[in-house]
Amino acid sequence: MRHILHADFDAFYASVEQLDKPHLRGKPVVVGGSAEGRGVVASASYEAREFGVRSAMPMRTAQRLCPQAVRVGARFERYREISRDVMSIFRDLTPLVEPLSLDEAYLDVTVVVEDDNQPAKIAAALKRRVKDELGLTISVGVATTKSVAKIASDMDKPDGLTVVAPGEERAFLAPLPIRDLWGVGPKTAERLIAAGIETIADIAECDADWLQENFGKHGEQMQRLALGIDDSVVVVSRETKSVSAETTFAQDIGDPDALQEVVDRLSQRVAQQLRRKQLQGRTVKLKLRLSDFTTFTRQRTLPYSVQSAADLSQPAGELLRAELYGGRRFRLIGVGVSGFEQSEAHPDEPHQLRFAGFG
Ligand code: TTP
Ligand code: MG
Repeated sequence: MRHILHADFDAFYASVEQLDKPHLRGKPVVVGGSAEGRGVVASASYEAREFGVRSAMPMRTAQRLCPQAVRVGARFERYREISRDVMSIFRDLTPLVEPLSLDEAYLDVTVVVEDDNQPAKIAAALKRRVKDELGLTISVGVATTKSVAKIASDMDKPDGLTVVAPGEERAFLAPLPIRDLWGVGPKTAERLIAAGIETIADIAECDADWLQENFGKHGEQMQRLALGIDDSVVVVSRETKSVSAETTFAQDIGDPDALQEVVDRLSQRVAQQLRRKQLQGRTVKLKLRLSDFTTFTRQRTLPYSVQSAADLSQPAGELLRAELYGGRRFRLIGVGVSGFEQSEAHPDEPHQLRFAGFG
């Protein structure tokens, strides 16, 4: 049997803003782009939620529901920083940490559990440590499976702790609406409700053949999850070893200026990824493919590490110029960085939900 925690920050972006700007504490706060710019709410403080404000809502609607709400633009760098801090607190507890986004992760604490250190106690201690060290609250779900732990973490927000004891999974899930189940999106929900299936218990008790006929493999999976059966393991993301970007041309290019422009553009793409993953590396690599399809790489290790597009395109451009002789023409160019500074295992940062109009 496994013991899994699912931890999720409460009103993450909004709480970080309240942490950094004390005058916003206790007030309705929404993070996202401006109403004029057709912005969307990324995160709403619990004070704002009392007025019906929700994530993904147009900012215009949020301001109508709660005119006194303070809107602030998102500061992704800051959220990433806190995300790194919380993940490292999690990794202090167990190496089996699977981040799902900046603000949530699964932790497999099976080996941490002892007679006098039960999962509920472990979770409470984790919440306390996050609160003490970061000044923010997380909600935690504790269960024997990932899917139940995730649903549990949402039950008692904010600052929640919900423990589903072993053997209680099915009973815990039973009264919940089908939308709470993993993998039940709006389309599936609509079809299930049309058939009179409204709770997770209804799915659990539903005729297996009917589910199979109507939803195929997905139907089978839904029923297993509804019964509280879920064998999926906590997956530790692998360390990023290099970051690169490349492009193939419609027509081979020999012009040095045009090629340098491509290197600049690729450097920007790489720099963006490096920033997102909070990495900086000392080895810059250039990949080239000639008209005759010969492919090779050239690389240089610098005495300092680079992250910005400018710092990257300069050495990459030098590597390029050394190859521009005899009228050579190229059909592909790639730019990459490796030799990252952090020696600590650095997980691939889970991707971020994106919305237009953040400001
Ligand atoms: P969530 O954990 O879904 O939301 P939350 O932390 O703001 O609130 P809750 O207390 O209900 O957990 O998402 C985490 C962050 O991800 C959120 O603060 C902002 C960002 N996000 C978006 O940018 N767009 C979205 O639609 C959602 C849901 C989240
Ligand atoms: Mg959250």
